[in-house]
Amino acid sequence: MFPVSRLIAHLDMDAFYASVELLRYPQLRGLPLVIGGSGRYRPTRLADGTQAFARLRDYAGRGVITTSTYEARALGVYSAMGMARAARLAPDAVLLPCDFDEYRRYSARFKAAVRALTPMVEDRGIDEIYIDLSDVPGVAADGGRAIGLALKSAVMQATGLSCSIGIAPNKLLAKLCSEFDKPDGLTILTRDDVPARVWPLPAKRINGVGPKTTQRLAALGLHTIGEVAAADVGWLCAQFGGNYGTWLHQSAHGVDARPVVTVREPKSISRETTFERDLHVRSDRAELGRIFTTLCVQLAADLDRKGYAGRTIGVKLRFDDFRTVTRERTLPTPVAGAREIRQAAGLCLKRVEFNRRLRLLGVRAGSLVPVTQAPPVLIPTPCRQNGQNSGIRATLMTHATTVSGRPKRT
Ligand code: DCP
Ligand code: MG
Repeated sequence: MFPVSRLIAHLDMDAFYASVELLRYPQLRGLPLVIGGSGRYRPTRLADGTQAFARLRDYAGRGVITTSTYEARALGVYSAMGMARAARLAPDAVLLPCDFDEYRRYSARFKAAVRALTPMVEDRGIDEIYIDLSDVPGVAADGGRAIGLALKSAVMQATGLSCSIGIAPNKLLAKLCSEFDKPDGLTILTRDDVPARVWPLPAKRINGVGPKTTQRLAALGLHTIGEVAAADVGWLCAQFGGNYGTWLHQSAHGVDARPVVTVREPKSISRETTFERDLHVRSDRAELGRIFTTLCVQLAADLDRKGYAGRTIGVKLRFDDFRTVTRERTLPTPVAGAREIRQAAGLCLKRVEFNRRLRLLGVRAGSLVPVTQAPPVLIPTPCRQNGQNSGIRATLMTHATTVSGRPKRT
């Protein structure tokens, strides 16, 4: 059971990918900066040694913005917005392509800095974590302010990056309030603050209320979290079903009993890419083959880094009319190598009817099982030393990487 009162922090890095890029290119600080697009928009070095950066107005293609700095956001340019539209709003904004390897390195660094201070960390993705602070000494006295400041400064020291932290009695409220004072914020929210600080917010700010529910709530006249909180729970259950209705009611009242889960195993790992132009399965066969191989190699590297093998391998295709199809194969033994992945994914592709051009291709490994290095085995072998048979020598043998039969956790 939980302690009577918990203290949970949600930490989210500020404009994460863009901020990592600013460490590399400090001359861009203060300018509107957008991350997205392909490697084509990498900066070029000029004869005088300075760098020339692409601008949003140079962009041609169909990509979406991955993230933007707060200066770009002030111009109305946000994550997931089409680049073409963003280019109309902020043509002078600097454009840089994604460098996921670099972001993953910084992600590992900030998480290690946090874990060094507080071990109860739940990994929620590349730039956010939950931390259970309930057992941190002295935390009850100041509501978590001192440890919150210490965490922010540890992250800054380890990475040079700022983050925003929300501290509250549970994950739901912590996540909500980490955004209150972004960037570089620290917000402490108590249960008593819920009516004044949470109820005026739009219902969609509850983590778990998606666009469809938002629409249905609006159709029922419920726009703010407070309006959901004021609705009769029986009526909510009649509208949304018992489970979801109860969850909505509790969430709107700031109630959330979910624990901070410090070990989490992924359900699947995938790689996908949207092409710069739609590709034809016959006339662009060579290019498609290259892209397909690259995806399999990247997926194998992801699996290797995270220590998993996949029992199912699948493909995802999107045609030029936006129809999406997936095909999947379950294998007799889990695979992790690029060649095995490509072979299984290739068999999946054979089950797809290609009558239109393709805009997207993806490869996925599912039903993941952790890969463990088998322990070394001591094998006794006869051995001679100084011309004499000195008996048995232990030869260290290491098995090839094997896959443990541990069932996956979902
Ligand atoms: N991201 C993405 N696609 C999106 C949204 C975000 O690939 N639709 C990536 C880029 C972000 C990172 O994930 O840098 C973290 O997402 P956040 O929502 O936390 O956004 P930021 O960290 O960029 O900004 P904020 O300061 O609002 O947290
Ligand atoms: Mg963030």
